[in-house]
Amino acid sequence: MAPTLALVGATGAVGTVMIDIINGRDTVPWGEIRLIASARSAGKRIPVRGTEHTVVELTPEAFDGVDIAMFDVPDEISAEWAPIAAERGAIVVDNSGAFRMDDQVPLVVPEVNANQLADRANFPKGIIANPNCTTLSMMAALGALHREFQLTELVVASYQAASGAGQGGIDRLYAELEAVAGKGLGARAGDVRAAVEAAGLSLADTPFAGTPLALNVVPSAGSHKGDGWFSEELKVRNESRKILGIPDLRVSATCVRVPVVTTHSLAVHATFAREVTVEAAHKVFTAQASIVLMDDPEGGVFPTPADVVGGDPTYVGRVRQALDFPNTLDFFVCGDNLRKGAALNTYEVAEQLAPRLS
Ligand code: 11C
Repeated sequence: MAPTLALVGATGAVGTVMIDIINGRDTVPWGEIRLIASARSAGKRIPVRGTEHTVVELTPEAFDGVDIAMFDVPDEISAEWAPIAAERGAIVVDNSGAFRMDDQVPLVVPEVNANQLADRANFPKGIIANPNCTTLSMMAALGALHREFQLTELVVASYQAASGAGQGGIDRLYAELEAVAGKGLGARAGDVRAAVEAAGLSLADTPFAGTPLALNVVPSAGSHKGDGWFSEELKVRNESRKILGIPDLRVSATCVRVPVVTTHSLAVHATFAREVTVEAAHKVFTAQASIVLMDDPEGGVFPTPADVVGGDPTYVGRVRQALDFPNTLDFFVCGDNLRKGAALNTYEVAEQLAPRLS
């Protein structure tokens, strides 16, 4: 019998993209598709592959008969409900941070470590985790290079989109842009902040660290974790190590929010054990189906969020050999943080599990 797929958090920003992805597939391996959300969203009608589906409330019974449950809900909801779904027999693919660093939970990017899905013994809790969208946006590219040249050090700066903070982040950026547009602001310290507040947008309420995002960049992503590090930066370090299977990988990240709606970008400085050239890296990137190489800087060809948003691949450009660091490449990647960074990777994991359940 074709497996039943549940989508928990079906009405959120990522859940909505998950439904788009399901609708966009030529074929799907699922029998029933069940949409689950909070009591507030239960009863909503959402079309999936041409059929109206009614969103059901998140309860233990909602998981009865479910084979795979994709979760996109806050950490604390996943922490509580993923084990309940697993207990009821579902395999959970969880997009929260609740289980990513659990030794008994694999952290999977299919291009890099799909082998983790081959054996049920690899996920004894019945839970598979999906990485943070910032880590994910560079992982297909880094995994491909690592296979060939053996990664030893990674220094990254991120340029993260507002939608990383969910629909609230998107709404906030649009509202701030409206508040500052056409006023000639940005040349005097504090004028953007003043205009945002004058428009009634309290900076105490913004998801961007009490700072305007319009006409600005904000070097704060996630929560502060001590010693000057933010949670996003530590996630990039810990998750990259786990996915690539390099527990002692030297990593340093600076995560920055930029006034982009969707698509995270990263400037990557990666050092390898083996000699690497731009030509060899181009070959590696070209050979990987999920990477699109856009690398003709002289001709103005490089990826930008505005040009690639909504796409499934990882877009790579500006590949160059570091001038002062041996065996080191610098490059720029863009990845849609709601698609490959979240919904798509989660769905790809579920898709890979499906044939093992039929
Ligand atoms: C952001 N990357 O851009 C975050 C959002 O651990 O799944 C995703 C947080 C996470 O704000």
